[in-house]
Amino acid sequence: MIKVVEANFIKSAQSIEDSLSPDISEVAFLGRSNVGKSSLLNVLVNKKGLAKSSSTPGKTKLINFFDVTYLIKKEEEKQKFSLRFVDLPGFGYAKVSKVEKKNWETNLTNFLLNRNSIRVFIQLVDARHPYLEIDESTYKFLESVRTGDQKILRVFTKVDKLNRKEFHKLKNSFKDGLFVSNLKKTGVEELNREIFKFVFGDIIGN
Ligand SMILES: Nc1nc2c(ncn2[C@@H]2O[C@H](COP(=O)(O)OP(=O)(O)OP(=O)(O)O)[C@@H](O)[C@H]2O)c(=O)[nH]1
Ligand SMILES: [Mg+2]
Repeated sequence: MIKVVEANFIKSAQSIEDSLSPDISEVAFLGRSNVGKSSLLNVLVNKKGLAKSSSTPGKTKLINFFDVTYLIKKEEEKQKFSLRFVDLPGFGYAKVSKVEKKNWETNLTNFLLNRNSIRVFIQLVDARHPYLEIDESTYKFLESVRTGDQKILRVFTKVDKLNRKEFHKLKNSFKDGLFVSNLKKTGVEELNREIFKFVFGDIIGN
């Protein structure tokens, strides 16, 4: 059994320069503005309102760090493991100035390239729009820069908005994708397992 027993906000940063020291494995949440990054983080740790989410795009403006403690229970043995979640501002948000957009893109690229403590990139994609150019290029970028001990998990959000046929088609098109609804809280335990397994090894069993 795997569950998150504690999750706390630690700090907001403007850029990699004023980020926390990279001394613990991190999981970074990235994707287009409004795709559901902050909501997913909250559902994964089962703490409503921890990361601020909003129906207005552009809600998350800083790099936000959260300490997360997993509890693993196997037979009678209990063990705790620590990770850090990093909620990032979304990209592709139209309502900011070009200069602001450019600055932030440079900042984000710099963070993704140089933050060696990131072990897992959670790349969120809106299940209703799986082939957007911006998401494809982000995925390619991550693939080209990731090191051997970093993994990309492509997570499709808002699957509650698809009908059965659409959902089936999406799953067939992205065999290695993960599919979640933050609203219905589906697919979330599987994602927690995937994150945990990659960072700490396959010690949970089934
Ligand atoms: N139906 C549905 N709505 C969702 C889901 N996930 C998020 N939302 C809604 O989508 C909106 C945006 O969610 P956020 O979690 O703030 O998105 P974000 O990616 O963090 O956005 P930025 O911080 O602006 O980049 C909110 O109104 C959420 O309630 C989901 O799985 N299903
Ligand atoms: Mg957000």
